[in-house]
Amino acid sequence: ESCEERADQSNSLDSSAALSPMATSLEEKFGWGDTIDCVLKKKMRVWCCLPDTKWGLGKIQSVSGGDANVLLSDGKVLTISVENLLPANPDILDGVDDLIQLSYLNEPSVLQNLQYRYSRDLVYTKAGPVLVAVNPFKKVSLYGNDFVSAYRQKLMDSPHVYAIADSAYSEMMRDGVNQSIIISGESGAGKTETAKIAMQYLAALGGGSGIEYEILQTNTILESFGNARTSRNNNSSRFGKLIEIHFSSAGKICGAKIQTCKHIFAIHCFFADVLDNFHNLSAQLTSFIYHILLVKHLAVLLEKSRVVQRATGERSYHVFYQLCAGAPLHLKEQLKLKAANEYKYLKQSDCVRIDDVDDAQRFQMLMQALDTVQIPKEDQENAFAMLAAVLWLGNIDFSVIDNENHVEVVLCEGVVNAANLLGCKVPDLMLALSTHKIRAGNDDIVQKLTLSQATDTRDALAKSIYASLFDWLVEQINKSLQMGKCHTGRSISILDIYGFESFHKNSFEQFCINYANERLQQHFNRHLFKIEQEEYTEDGIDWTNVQFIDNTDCLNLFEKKPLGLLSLLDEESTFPKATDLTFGNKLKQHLSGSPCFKGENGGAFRICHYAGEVLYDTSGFLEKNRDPLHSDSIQLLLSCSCQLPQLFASNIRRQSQKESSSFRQPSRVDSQKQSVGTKFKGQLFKLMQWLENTTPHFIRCIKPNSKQLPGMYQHGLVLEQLRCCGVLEVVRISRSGYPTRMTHQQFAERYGFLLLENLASQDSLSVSVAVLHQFNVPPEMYQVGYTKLFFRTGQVAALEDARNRTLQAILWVQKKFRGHQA
Ligand code: AD9
Ligand code: MG
Repeated sequence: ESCEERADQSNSLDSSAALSPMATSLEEKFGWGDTIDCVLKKKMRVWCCLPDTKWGLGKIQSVSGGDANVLLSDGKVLTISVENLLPANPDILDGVDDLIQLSYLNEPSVLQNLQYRYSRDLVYTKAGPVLVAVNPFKKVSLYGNDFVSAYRQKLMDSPHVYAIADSAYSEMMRDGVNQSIIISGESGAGKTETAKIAMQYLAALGGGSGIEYEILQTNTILESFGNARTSRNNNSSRFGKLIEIHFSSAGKICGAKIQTCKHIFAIHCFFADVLDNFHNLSAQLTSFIYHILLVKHLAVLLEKSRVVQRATGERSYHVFYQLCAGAPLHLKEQLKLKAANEYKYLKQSDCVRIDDVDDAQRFQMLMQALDTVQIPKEDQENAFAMLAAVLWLGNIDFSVIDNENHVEVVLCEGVVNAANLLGCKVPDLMLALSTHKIRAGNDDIVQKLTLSQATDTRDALAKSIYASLFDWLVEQINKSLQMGKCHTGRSISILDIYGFESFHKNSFEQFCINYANERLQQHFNRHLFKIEQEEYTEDGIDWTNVQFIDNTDCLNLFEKKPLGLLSLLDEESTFPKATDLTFGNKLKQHLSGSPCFKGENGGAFRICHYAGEVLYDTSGFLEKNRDPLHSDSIQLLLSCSCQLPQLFASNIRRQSQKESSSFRQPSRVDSQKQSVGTKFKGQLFKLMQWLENTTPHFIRCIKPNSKQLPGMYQHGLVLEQLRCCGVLEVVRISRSGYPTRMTHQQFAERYGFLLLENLASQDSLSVSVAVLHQFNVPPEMYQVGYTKLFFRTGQVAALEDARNRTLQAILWVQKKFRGHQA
């Protein structure tokens, strides 16, 4: 929220958003070491930090003392302290398609370059090896078969998702190594659309087997059940996913499977064991040709809680509204369905419709997609019955029966319909929702629940049913997409995952998301380091001068045993008397030595993440980490005779055995007792292990405005994201190395004519070296490789300036000469 608010205040370059608390000079804050001296001398373009902390582009008119007169682009002349200037790039670099080509890599230059391209519908830009995708929020003509073949045939090479997908495909074929496309960005930035665009490209490449359509149809199903309207995105995915596409040796898609891991926050005691799933993963991956793999491990609490509550103006999962609006008559009667606004779970957030979306029509599309992936009609109807059961559960009311706030279930339409749909007796459901059985010695004691306990029990049940239904669905899609048997082990996986989050109030969800992002960032840094290193070593240049940043300290803070955030959280979660406040104090007590941790008052704490400092509020941490579901609810579900799909039932049974059996194997007990945080960590490790065995390709999605509108570019908001998703880091890393690279030949051809001495007959390396000497380029500013020259930033801009001046002088002489002749 905070960054959106800030961005909303202004639509001009907002440098306040960039202030790092540590930086003192403008140079340190935004300039990353570029020197302004040469720019001042040569009267080049500059960025002025204006009084209201906005950036203005101008040209130096004159410099005297510590002040400069700058002609701004709006025609005004401004006298400004030199300290408030940063070098701007020469206009030949306006809109370059790789940010690394910029001579000056400061923040205003990066921001402006993206805006220049965005305003021309060039939504893709490279930042070295990373693709930056700015969401156009409108149809842009960059996609479709013509573009696919143009990229396949290398007729086009401008930055594009297709280009990324194509290089993943080509590298997979060439090296026989699995590839991954890692897409990140904040909510609404375009990750899911980007993943679909990449899938479309890969499906087109592997075309011909008929499965491509089926694969793309799975998006429709997963979006119905896994996406919802939020304040940030009308179609927000409430789960992170990894889609894995396997190719046969000829490069054609020939089979598919989706494997799921339970979404981490929705894991209730009765769910299948997440870690077991993950252990099976690699074995399963090799046994099918083409997999789509769905890892919901970042489907945070939001997803689970969304079924029963959410912020005003947001919706629950699309499928509920689609069902209410579009179910055929017989189904409506069977499920006793009413309109969406008759259900408390749906109407409570004051939003049942999304503009321009026809839920009834979407339901038809959903049913068609379910048919396409061959889910039997009977199973489809059973699934819809579970949805209706969830809705009816929400309409169940309680009445208080004593002055201790104990309750009974009100016998109403809700409880009758829910019980019928679930296939249990009405009194059993009523009892399970209002009482709790405790074992005391050999006896069961029945305790009445208070209003809030009963409501929690009802909601936990609804959430569990929905979450298992989602798992079941993914499983069905997997089954349907298992086609070929001809595996080569070559695959491309696409990761569509939450980006770093920093809100006004940050809770357990942000804690987990940001932890995951910290791991992904480490993966990202390592990869960048590696490829930079490879390029330098290949060209024989000295590598030791390049420094890289790493986030090991922060990861240690989370993962260290026994004194790391996750261990301490688990420890505190096992104490019945612990509160969020005692948890906060415990952290303070043990972690204050870490450079990345700061304890605050009232149980709050700060973590210094790679993307900035985040303040976490511990309230709810312990409960969310424990994620309890009453054994009474488990017993109830177990007794249901409903046509629950096979997996759904077996999930419950498996978990129930773990819950109730007194004869347990020790290993089972351990995994059962795992907290949400620990499961999350386990999933993350497996995911990272998987990704580390692939060649990664990174796409960073950027949301240009918080209004979901085309043609609007809010600098503060963009800047915040560039920083959070590590794009500025890439630029900075490149800057700390030798980002400008030119072959000897390119360099000699461009600047050779500036030589005073005629070296025309010499080889391009000698010409290049002569140019460098003549212009006194300091030796620490460049390196000469076998094939290329490597420059630190800013160096080529000075040469470019000399070249322009010389060309202008030549033109001037020519003109004079002609005038003289006339
Ligand atoms: V969330 O974290 O799941 O809430 P995403 O996935 O990052 O989010 P999504 O892909 O759903 O965002 O994009 C949001 C909206 O932006 C889409 O519904 C489209 O209306 C719009 N969008 C995104 N990418 C494109 C594009 N390449 N072309 C046109 C786009 N519109
Ligand atoms: Mg999404």
